[in-house]
Amino acid sequence: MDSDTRYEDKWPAARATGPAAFLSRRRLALVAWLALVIVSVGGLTTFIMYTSHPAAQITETMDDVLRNHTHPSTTQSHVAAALDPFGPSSALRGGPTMSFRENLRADTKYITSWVSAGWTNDVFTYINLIYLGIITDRVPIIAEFIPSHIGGHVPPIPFGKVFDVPRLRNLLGTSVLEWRELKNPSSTFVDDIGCWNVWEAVQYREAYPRRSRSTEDLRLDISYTQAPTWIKMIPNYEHDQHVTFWSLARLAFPSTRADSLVTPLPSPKHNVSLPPDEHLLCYDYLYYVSAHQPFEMEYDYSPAWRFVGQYLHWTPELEQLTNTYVRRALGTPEDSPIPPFISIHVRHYDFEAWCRGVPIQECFAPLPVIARRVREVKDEIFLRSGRVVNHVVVTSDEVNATWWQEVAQLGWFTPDHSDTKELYGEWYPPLIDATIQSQGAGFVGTALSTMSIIAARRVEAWQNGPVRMVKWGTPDADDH
Ligand SMILES: Nc1nc2c(ncn2[C@@H]2O[C@H](COP(=O)(O)OP(=O)(O)O)[C@@H](O)[C@H]2O)c(=O)[nH]1
Ligand SMILES: [Mg+2]
Repeated sequence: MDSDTRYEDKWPAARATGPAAFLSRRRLALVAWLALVIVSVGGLTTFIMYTSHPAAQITETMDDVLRNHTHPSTTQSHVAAALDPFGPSSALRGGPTMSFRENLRADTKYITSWVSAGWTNDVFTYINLIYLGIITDRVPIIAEFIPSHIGGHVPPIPFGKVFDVPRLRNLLGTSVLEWRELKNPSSTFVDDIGCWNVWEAVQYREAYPRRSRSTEDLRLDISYTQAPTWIKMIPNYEHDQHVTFWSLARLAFPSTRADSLVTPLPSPKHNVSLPPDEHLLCYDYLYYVSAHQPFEMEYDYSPAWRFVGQYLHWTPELEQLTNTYVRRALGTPEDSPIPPFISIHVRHYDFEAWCRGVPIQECFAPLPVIARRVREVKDEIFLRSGRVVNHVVVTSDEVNATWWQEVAQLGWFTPDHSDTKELYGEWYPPLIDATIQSQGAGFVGTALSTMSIIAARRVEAWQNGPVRMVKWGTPDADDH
């Protein structure tokens, strides 16, 4: 278990930049988008001939540009800029460089951070980073996902292989970049940089900045400056480690920054002491960030979800791959539409650690308890839309074959992951399962799982579907 995949490890969030500012930015984005599309209609026509799926074109174009980063053809650059006006060409000097500094534009400010927990926790962290970028007027730069629960032997996966970054930045109307677009992933050059150490200002167990393998992968040698303790949301409270978005945002501006400077910790490799970088602002860890109260991603007002999370869609490739799994699970032919289904996420495995002596048969919710929630969701879908949804697709980290047989006996369907790892790699069972969860006409999840919490938000936002969370921990935990 990751040091931070603990119970208190749930959800994050933010504060709004103001609906007017946000709306006008989106309107601006739309105008810029339309103008560029009209100007480059010739280039686009040629490009569209490549593939029949419009969304896929964007991702493929960006991948092409990345692959050919040193000498992108003029046509490629124009097409990329037209399809993706907030893409790398608008916010960086060029293709990825050996030292990231060569690629930063003098007229642009940036923000970054690292991840170090389970995959969904890390999704929350990147959502927080992007939201902090919005409120500080800085371009967020996203690193890769690291394989915490997948296994140390598995390589990290780029954020943009999972989420549709061009679509995100166009929906946001602002740049969001990936580290692979900034610094050449094969570069061995170690960049020195000064960053804020948030971790030591908010918790009292670990006397060092939050550790993350991302910084190794990115070849960064970091000199940390401890953030002031007033950033902590609940002063001196050892059982929580949240900060607010705006306390961190203050450190991004000159006067609070100047007032908060203390002697930095020398960097581990080059032994250099640097104040927090003003061009590429960085914080060690942004999981525990909220607008107003700890773990607020599941609350309706969560600004991180409302202003960023809901716009973070899967890549078209991942969606298409997931559709093949759902079709196979339900026995739907290739050429037929997938019938609506209720999706379920049953989170077990390391959650056993929180059963604290209660045997797992009594701690985790049994299938009849989950089935009661499924009925509620089914009834609510019918009440809302008159639709009768009979199909149920179950995803879980459970490894016990008997449990899966009991799932099948209920008439519920499951994706067949028997060869997913061999075919697509170890990241893909959870990626496909998370995509399935988000596609439900309604959703039943496991209380306290970030994977369930974000699935519930996606089903509400993307499918307009009802959701329920099954409580667990004791035999009667979900009685209601
Ligand atoms: N394939 C698959 N993996 C899962 C499922 N549920 C949990 N996992 C794995 O366990 C990890 C749980 O960590 P995280 O994503 O942070 O969510 P949380 O711990 O439930 O809050 C996931 O990232 C997956 O690697 C599931 O339904 N399917
Ligand atoms: Mg987790």
